[in-house]
Amino acid sequence: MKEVFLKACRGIRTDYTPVWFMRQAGRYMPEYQKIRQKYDFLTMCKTPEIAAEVTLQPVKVLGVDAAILFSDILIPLEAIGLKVEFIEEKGPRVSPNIRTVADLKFIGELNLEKIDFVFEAIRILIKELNVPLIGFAASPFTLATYVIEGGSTKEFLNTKRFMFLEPEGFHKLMSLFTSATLKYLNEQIKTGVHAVQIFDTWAGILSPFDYEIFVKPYVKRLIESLKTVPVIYFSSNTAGLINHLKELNSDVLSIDWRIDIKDATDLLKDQPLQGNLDPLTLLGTEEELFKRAEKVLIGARGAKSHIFNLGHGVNINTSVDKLKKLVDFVHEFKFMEG
Ligand code: 1CP
Repeated sequence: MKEVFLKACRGIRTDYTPVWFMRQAGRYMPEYQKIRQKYDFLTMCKTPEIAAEVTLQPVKVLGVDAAILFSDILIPLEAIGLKVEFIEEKGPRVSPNIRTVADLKFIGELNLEKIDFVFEAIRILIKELNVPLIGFAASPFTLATYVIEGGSTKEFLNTKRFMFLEPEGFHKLMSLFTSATLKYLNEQIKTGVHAVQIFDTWAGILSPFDYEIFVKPYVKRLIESLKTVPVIYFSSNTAGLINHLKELNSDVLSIDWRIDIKDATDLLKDQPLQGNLDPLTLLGTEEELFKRAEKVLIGARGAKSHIFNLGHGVNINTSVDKLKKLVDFVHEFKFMEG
């Protein structure tokens, strides 16, 4: 198996910079579209052979250094007794919504048997892959936003109302989700994933004060409890939380483009970094794209180690050919000595 990604996760500088992309499997890819025309998204997630095939597509087409399991952060919600749907054009719907302490009764113990399709997909992939497989889960907070809001939102009004009206209840919810997420990720690790990424997509909606109270202790507990494989912590819009991110002790921190990666390396000494190209640079010219990719590679030179990635998922309008050229560019990039 190709080790370069795992070496970088462990803080070892590698001969070339490993690269993979969040949402590297998805609708920008014709091979994905072909399957997606026949099945809805949840069916794809719940059919291990399809999930495995779609996971493999970007590895074959792009030549990336790691695969990420094809699934969704909301999948484990079904295993704690909630209902998850994906409505075409509209996105996810979760029910019932948990908005008060009284609603916590809807949350049961995580039943792994209900989501055995996830582990079956991992078992298939471990046999077929020649690069490491990344497992994942949402952070307890990001998961909570979907359960409280019932889907995607811009304002997070219900989340913050719960947080500030019933802080103790909110802590209870975070505690329940931390235990469930730990159990879910440990089962992925036991089944064979080589690294895990915690997606904290919405952490950036909080003030540093509230991140410290309501999110940080739970993420820290998760990271400390996941010992055997590298843990990548992803968040976005969180440059203002950098002093807290530093103290999470994740093996790798994934950062977005709103911070210069050079500044991040200065602020986060001895921290392996992942990131941080703006995904929409892929919609522009190759000249502008490579200029910015080079800036990321050179900027990350001072980091303990670096895994090249976007600051968020691949956009649906991305050209596969350009993304492949970006992979080659990263792999072939020669740093000037000194
Ligand atoms: O084909 C389709 O219509 C489905 C589109 C799609 C895909 C391809 C969704 C719906 N999820 C996914 C896959 C997915 N989601 C992966 C697979 C692996 C890969 O990266 O290739 C992963 C890791 C996720 C994680 C995920 N789901 C996150 C965290 C990462 C991020 O993008 O911030 C979030 C927030 C979700 C929720 C979600 N899933 C899908 C939608 C439309 C949404 C809502 C997003 C929102 O609230 O804005």
